[in-house]
Amino acid sequence: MTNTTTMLQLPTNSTMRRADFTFGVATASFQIEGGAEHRLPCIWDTFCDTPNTIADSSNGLVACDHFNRWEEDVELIASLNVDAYRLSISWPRVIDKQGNINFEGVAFYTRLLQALKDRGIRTFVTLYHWDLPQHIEDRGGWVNRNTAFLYADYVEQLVPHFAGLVDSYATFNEPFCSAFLGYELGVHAPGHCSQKEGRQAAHHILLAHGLAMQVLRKLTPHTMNGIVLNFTPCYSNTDTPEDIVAAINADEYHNLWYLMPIMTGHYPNVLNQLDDSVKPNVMPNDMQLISGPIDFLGINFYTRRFYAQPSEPTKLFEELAHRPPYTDMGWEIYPESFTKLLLDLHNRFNLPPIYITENGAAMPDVIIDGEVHDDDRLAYYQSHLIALDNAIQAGVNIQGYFAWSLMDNFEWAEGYVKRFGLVYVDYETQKRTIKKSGIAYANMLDAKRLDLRK
Ligand code: IFM
Repeated sequence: MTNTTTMLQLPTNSTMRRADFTFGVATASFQIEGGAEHRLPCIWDTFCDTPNTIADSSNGLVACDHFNRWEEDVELIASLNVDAYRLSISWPRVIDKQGNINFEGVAFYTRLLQALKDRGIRTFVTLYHWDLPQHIEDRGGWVNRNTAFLYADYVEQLVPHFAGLVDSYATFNEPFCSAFLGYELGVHAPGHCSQKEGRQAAHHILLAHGLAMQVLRKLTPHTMNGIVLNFTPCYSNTDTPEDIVAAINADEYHNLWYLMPIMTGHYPNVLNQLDDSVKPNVMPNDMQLISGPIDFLGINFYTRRFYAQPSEPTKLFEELAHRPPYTDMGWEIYPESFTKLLLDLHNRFNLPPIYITENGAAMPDVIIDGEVHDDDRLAYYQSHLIALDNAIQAGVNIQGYFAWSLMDNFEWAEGYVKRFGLVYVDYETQKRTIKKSGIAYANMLDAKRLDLRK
């Protein structure tokens, strides 16, 4: 299958063809590492041990066994011709229960980062991708304001160990998922169902971001430091004013709740529609901390959603089912909304350079004779690269794109059932097989390099 007919195409004259546009692949610690016996338990271990939380009743104890296979995986990453690799650090692997450095854990990442650097692959490190140490959750987790300070302390202790090995730090990946899915909806760890907790957790994560940015600016001013947010654009079901208001409310509640405090120092208007009993406690100076400068904004995009006027007057919006065509997650494929999202954000906020830190699709892959012909995923990537280029052409400052994900992995509440990888993982043997989409991505980047040498 390794031939150039299997290729994604970058639009002619696209700035994505330039040397300074970064292409990469992304993963996260809990989703791929395994090696659980070498770290403290985290909230996802506990959640996986709770009945009826994970679709296939699996866990992250072994995952893709990246903890033991990282050298092979670095070769795999290099074989995809990417400029950069986005990974996350497992807080419970690098900090012990007393809050001190776990040198074994740090050594694992140091070796990995060094191996990537030796191959000329730049490293985009996320400092929190959902694996909160369980002992911190036992004291209230993100609902406890003190967790923000513990987090900043973790960052302060860790980053000097990686001096010279990291190109970019993101404080958090998708605070929406940790706060809303974890504490408000209860479908992610720690599985709580409380609006007050969800809003408070979101605020403390943003506070932790602000505190950690101060640390990063002080200790590692030459890396590109920022945060990664996910956006699911909110569309109104009809043109009625009621549905339009519902979509605005949903956008403010799910998307702008995280971006606006960082960019403007204020929560969106929807905050004022909440009952006082669920509003987050915000201390003086918090918003100033949260809105400190960031060097880049990471944007994760997968799909859009529709909203309608709520049936109950106490609710702000009604979320509707996805419309076809679907990925294997049941998410609508609608690349136009990717372009629109980027333009809307660009027109509304004074944004720093943007990196698309995640984009991709789960598809019902099958491996036949050692090959995965995932033309559906390939089409998803092609249409989203065009959508991205349209936003760049319209003036949005986008500097990079990371495919989610390098390889199939533990897809949270979906377990190992949903596959997002450019690389297929056989979880029995841990054999990695580059899918057609992965070959196409690699070929596109190879062609780009050859063009640049002309
Ligand atoms: O797998 C996740 C990732 O951890 C965070 N962003 C969305 C991906 C797909 O659901």
